[in-house]
Amino acid sequence: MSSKDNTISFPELIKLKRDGGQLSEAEIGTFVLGVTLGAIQKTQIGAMLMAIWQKGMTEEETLALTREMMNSGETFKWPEEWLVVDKHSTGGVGDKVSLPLAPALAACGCKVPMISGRGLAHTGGTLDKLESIPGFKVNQSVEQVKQILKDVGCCIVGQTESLVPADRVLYAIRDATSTVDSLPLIISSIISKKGAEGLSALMLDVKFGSAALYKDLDSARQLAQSLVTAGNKLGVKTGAVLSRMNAPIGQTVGNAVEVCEALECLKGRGPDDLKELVIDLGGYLLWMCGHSCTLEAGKSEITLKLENGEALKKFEAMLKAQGVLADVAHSLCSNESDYFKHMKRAAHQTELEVLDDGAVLDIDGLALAKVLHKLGAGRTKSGEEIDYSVGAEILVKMGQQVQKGESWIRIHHNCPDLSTHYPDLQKALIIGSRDKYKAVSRVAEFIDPDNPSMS
Ligand code: IUR
Repeated sequence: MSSKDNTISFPELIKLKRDGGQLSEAEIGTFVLGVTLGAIQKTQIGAMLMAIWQKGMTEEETLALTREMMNSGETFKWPEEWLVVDKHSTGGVGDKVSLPLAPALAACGCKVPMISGRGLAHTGGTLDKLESIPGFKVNQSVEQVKQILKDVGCCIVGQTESLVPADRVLYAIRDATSTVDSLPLIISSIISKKGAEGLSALMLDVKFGSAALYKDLDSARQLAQSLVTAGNKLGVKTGAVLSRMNAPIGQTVGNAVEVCEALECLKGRGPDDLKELVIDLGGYLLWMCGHSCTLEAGKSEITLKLENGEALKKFEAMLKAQGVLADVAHSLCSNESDYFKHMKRAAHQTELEVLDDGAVLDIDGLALAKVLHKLGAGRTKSGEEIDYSVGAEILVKMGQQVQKGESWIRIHHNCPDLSTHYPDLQKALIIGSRDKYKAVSRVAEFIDPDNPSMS
């Protein structure tokens, strides 16, 4: 593509944005087409991204960018009668919500083509967690996704080559040019991919807190409201929750250990905060897509599917459909003593002791994740190998009264000596007087699809 093909050249487009101008829909279309076809140089893409980062975009520009990106590749089309739903989380520590949520929704009769990501920096990735299970294949073709949805109702897969190719190019260049944290770029990246999935309803879990991308509620709310507006304007019924992300979700952080906890949740057990998130997100989706008349009815149905074993059955079927041997899938879903017969267990388990008497006021998820990352549970750049067996089990609950010498965490590790990490690990446990503890739920607010600014 050259300037002869268009009324405006790429350098002119960049200059327009650099000088604070507004790009038209056609100009944004030209830019995205250039990105998708490889007709625009990477230096020019980087310059445009930086101009967007600095000058921002109006709501119309953001929407046009989102729509053009969504249409840069294949978009899923489903049978009319299907209720197709998904959720997206902005990333947290110990976030294994997708593992029970997708099969619980499928057990309610929805179709869930969950396209997930890998972990980067301190946040874990759903695909990595599932790959702790031997045989699980995250790469499925569009045809395979369609077949699994028909047969099982849910799948959890990686991004396919054909879906939103413009985002793959833009995301890599954003990473290399310090332009990831731009509201219009984040919105267009997330919503274009969800829009291409052909959803009836989308739920966003926007996290805030010390272990989240957004540290405070106000900035997370601004992102959530913008995402909800963009999703709905693109024709996908979209709502959001704002959820707290200081302490890890549940009692485990890592890959294999988180799969164990997700299996417990699917068996109607597991930690309350994990269950609460699954029920809130799932209930909201059922209500938004029209399956349930009220939010409460949606939440009750998800609770039932976790408690009566139907969500677990869907999970087992999904494992088999995505490459896990039938007897392995069945054993994981039937017997908790079999978890580490199939998933790799780390060579060492070391427990750390509480250093002072007091109540557990908080657990610093970020501090904990950073240590686990160093022990091999995470990756620093995409494509790096990770150690699925590394992880942590937190042995105390928030608000619990603990005594000096009691074990509070069990670290699963393969390096022979953990002692150099003790100081950083101990910093993650915040102990204080009982009267300073205030119990709060994970979910702080809902952002309504029909009125995002009035939550
Ligand atoms: N996840 C995405 O898919 N896109 C983004 O820009 C971010 C997270 I930040």
